[in-house]
Amino acid sequence: MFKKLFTQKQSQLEDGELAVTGTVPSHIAIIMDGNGRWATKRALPRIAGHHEGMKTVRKITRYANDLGVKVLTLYAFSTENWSRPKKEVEFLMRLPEEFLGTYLPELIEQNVRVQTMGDFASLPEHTQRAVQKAVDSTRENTGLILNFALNYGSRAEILHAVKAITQAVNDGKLSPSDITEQCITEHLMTRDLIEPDLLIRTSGEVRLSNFMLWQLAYTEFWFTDVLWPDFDENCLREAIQVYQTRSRRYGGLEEPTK
Ligand code: V0D
Repeated sequence: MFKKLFTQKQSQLEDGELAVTGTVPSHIAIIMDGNGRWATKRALPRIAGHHEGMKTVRKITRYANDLGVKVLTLYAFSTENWSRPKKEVEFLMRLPEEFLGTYLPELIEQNVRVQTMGDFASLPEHTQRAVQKAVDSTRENTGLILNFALNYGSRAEILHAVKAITQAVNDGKLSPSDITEQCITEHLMTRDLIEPDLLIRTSGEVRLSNFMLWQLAYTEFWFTDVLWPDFDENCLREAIQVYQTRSRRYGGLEEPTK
């Protein structure tokens, strides 16, 4: 629980890029907001913004991996997103196939491991097939874990954990005194991941929108007005630098608020 912060000097700088030195957050979680607004501002259909946002996913994944980030969790589709127009949902559900059709080879080359969290079985079969193939073909990779929150909702995740724990107690596999914070943590979809160090939400909204409620208890939050399709390496670097400044303020205390 009281994990050591991972210290990693960044590498692989392009010419003219500013260095990121110091403690890079091990797990960055991002709410990728503002894709529809990006398109509307340009008098384009909303789906054009989603498509452009996909390119940002590629760019930020590569940069995070180069910086030595261990886990990048991206909120790609929430359980609430089903209420969008049918055509938009259908378009969104094709994006994983397109993304992976184009970028899976370079993810493999970059040693990235693709994972998901959320209600996978309720996704269209064609989406499941494409994503499952990426998960399977990157399972042995040891670089960045690219964790897509797909059909994810945090309350549903917690509810699922509560039901599983209740069942285990009912079956005599757990006693009530075994129900600890750690027990709950171990029943969440993030059980194999470290907790997020940094949460980013783009596009000016300042809410969690049912994203990782349990896991974000000690996470630093960084909000920007930049729309997700406009988000770039400089934005991520700024977020990381703010994160580092905040960590330093605690004078070397690792977990000031715990
Ligand atoms: C649209 C901005 C990549 C957010 C990014 C199904 C909204 C672009 C994926 C993706 C979406 C998911 C799984 C995977 C590989 C790629 C994605 C969705 C939306 C929702 F294994 N971008 N992307 N998935 N958008």
